[in-house]
Amino acid sequence: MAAPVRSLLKSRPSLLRTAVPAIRFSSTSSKSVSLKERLAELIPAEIENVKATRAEHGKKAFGPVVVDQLYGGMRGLPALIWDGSVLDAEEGIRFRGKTIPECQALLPKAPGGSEPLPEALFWLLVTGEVPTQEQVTELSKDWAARSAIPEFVEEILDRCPPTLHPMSQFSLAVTALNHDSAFAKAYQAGVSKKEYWGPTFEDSMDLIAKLPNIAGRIYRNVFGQGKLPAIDPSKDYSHNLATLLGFGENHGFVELLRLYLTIHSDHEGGNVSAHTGKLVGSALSDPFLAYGAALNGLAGPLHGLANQEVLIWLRKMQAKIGEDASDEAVKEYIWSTLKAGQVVPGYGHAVLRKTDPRYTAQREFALKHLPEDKLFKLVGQIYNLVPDILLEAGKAKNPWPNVDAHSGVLLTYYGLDQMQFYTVLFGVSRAFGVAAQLIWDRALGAPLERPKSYSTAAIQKIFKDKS
Ligand code: CMX
Repeated sequence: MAAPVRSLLKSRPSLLRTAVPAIRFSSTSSKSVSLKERLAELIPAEIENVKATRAEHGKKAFGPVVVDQLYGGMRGLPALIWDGSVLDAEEGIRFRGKTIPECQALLPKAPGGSEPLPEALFWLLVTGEVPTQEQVTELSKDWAARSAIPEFVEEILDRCPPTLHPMSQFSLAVTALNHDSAFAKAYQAGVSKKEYWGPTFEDSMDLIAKLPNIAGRIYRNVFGQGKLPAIDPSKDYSHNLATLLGFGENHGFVELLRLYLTIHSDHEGGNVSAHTGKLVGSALSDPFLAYGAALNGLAGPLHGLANQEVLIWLRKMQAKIGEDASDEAVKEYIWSTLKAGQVVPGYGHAVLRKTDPRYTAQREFALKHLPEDKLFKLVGQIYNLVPDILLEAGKAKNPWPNVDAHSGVLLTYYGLDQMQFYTVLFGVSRAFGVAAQLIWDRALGAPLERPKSYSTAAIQKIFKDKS
């Protein structure tokens, strides 16, 4: 991040938490309205808020770009607006100003459950408000009612060879859902710009609702787990997804899924999947196309595929040095990974400079539910060793674990040990953040994204001419 921006944020940390004024978070008396109705109430005030912010600050400098940022993956470049979540390098993610522990405490839960419902997190992302239990139940029912996927999408999935990676199948299927896009149809019918958010909202709701059937079908096709059961409209989203994967009777797994889908949903606007969704959406591609593109970014090993890579790495380690290896043997294995020119999966981050609170939330879940699990203990052992090794190696700016260092171990514990599937679950969750962002981008009339690229020759000439 450019120094002036960093010092501005240091002196005013509240800017990191949320740029949303109090009015957006104040609850109204209309607590019983649906998500769409509440959103419709919020949009006009937010349009005025953005207008006022641009009128007051629009021409002010917001941190200079240095040449390294052009070559260096735009790290720290202030370039996007997204109110749904903000990532602080030291503290980690806040969803609409709330940390993960705060979300765990505040968001409604399922009867008998202790983890937040992802439905509630979606409501929070979209409105900035904590929903009531009743609103969350209505959202679960709405998604269940929208959950069926077209027959031709089922056929596409059934024809995929099981050797095609689950993420490629996932991306194919959601892209094909664009066949029934309300936004694409409305656009062709000449809908006014002011109305874009409505069909985007409907597509986003359909998209999220249909993901369990897509993910479940892929899982059962690829890993031979039999016929897909039906969605139960009386159950919450995570419970239904767990059922489609064959784990609906396992209370621990269902709770894990509720936590998993909540914490993976959004990680501010600049990460590869969130930003890809926004970028593609900015061309007015509908939510299915934009989210399909986001999934293709999530499928990269430096991003969401890292959760698969962690498990592969751990299993290889166990095969090589045994299950109860000494610290010395584990250290040697970590060094051998680095010396082979590979990254230690699950460690490091482009923004974070501390242990990812999403890692911590999963560790706490493991301490509660599987404290004696061997793989969990290995993850803990690695946590004690990797940071010092990465620091000694001297390259990684952040030696601490990220979300992907932990998730696969929990899924494996409950029997979901097909690691090629792990990123699909990350993808289901990331739909919540991508969709919330798309809805607001259309409501606020976000423009086509089009940053400027330069040639190296041009950079050289600019500085030669200046000297
Ligand atoms: N192991 C080994 N080397 C690492 C490393 C790791 N875990 N993390 C960073 N480095 C290296 C980089 O590869 C880079 O090396 P080069 O200079 O040779 O290119 C150097 O350290 C500096 O990188 P950085 O500025 O610290 O990190 P970046 O912002 O470039 O990259 C990330 C961030 C996540 C891609 C990187 O830390 C990484 O590759 N981690 C392992 C993969 C992973 O866990 N990804 C998941 C991230 C979370 C998510 O999006 O899901």
